[in-house]
Amino acid sequence: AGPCALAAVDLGATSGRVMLGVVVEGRIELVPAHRFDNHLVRVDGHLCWDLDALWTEIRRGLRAAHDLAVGRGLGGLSAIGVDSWAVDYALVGPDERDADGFPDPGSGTRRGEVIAYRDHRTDGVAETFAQQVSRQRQYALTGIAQQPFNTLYQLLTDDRVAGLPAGSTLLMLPDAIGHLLTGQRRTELTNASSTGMLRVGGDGWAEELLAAAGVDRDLLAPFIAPGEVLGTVRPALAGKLGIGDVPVIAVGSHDTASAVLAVPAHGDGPVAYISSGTWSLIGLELPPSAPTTEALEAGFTHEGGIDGTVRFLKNVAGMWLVSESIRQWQDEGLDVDLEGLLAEAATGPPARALIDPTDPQFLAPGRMADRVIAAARPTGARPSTPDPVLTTPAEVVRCLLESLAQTYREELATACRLAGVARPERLYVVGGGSQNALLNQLTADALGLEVVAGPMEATALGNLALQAAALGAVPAGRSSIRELVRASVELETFQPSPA
Ligand code: LFR
Repeated sequence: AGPCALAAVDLGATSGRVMLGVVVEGRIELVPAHRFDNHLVRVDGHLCWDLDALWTEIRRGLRAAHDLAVGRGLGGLSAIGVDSWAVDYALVGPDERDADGFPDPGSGTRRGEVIAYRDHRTDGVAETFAQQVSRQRQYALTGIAQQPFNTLYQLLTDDRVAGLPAGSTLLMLPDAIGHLLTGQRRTELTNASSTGMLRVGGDGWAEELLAAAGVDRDLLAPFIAPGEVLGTVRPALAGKLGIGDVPVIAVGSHDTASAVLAVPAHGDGPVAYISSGTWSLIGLELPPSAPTTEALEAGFTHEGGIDGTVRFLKNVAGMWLVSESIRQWQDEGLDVDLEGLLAEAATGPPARALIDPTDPQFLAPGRMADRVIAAARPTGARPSTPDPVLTTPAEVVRCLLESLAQTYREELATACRLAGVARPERLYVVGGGSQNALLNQLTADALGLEVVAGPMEATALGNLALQAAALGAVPAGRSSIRELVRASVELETFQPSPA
């Protein structure tokens, strides 16, 4: 097959991008077509995502990707795939009907904002629902860790749903973008698992939970599996963008599913990874298994992956802790940025205090550095130190990175113990956070394991690779996709320092 050009739309909590992927001779060349900022906005007292702004940037990005492809003599895009963070959704009204009563696919408009998972509306909801369906029962059905922000708990507190007209649909964010692109309403399966309403293994909704939560089945769109074609870009939109009737392919639309697909591992043994970005998702890729009480208590989840795999992982607050702290300092007028702070933290002394990055108190935005300083506990058998232990921004950053590394050590050990697998030979770190050399070294040291860092754009690569496989441009299956990833990127290895 000749070279082909694909576009990945990849939305993250702090930035989005449209990447052109040129697949040629067993490699994917990644070309950034368009990057844009993303952030939480407050609307009517709720933290929301600005989907209209994102949609504008996505269209710009697709046009730019098309132009880049044409500039390379590739004629244009052969496919598009969309991924984003999980759990959040849009409520989309019924499609308009023309004079003859035929629906106009894609014309249904969004009802209200896309409320963000860090909003306070779900406070206490999971606890209340557990009185109706026990935590154990929910976990046995779905295998999903009971995070306050799971779609199920968001829906339980969403008073807009009751007032929706017939024919309205809940679409997970990437599916909502798929609907804007193609007019098709589907629920992509990897992201469906993040709702906390899908049966573990992904063979259908957990009807018992839907009934208990009063979720109307008609609100949910039919499933689509990663690798299937969702539809083609609506003619009117394709015309405006000048991109032709390009197919939109369902990918692992949960960004973590796409990122883990692009872990550059060899072999079939359980792969240990951290998908490192706003969150640090640490865990193992495993065949499906029954959720256990121990895994529930340890806060591990069984998210649906590609090829019927399960991401057995734990959500650890990741670079969010650092970026939110920097936002506070900058708001206070301090002249700090990530690069400078990392350089200072790297040459500074070891942290004198640590926090627990899995503590839910760090979920919400705002005054993060203050919260970290208040929560930090002195390390070692130090006699009571006068509070606060941390004073400078670089000390806070050093504390956060060491806290993450310690948490990775504990959580990976727990994952291996719970899954009954041997300690892995290496840990793969993918995503934006894999560029953080200090964190990689601290992680290698804390775990006493080799850390393989990269690719940074794992999510976009996983998205593109699955499109390429769906088009037959590369062989399907995780091992060939990972071979493709290895052939396409530079990786960096960190060895544990001699103790
Ligand atoms: C990472 C991620 C995590 C999910 C969190 C909230 O971007 O998708 O996997 O737990 O965001 O959706």
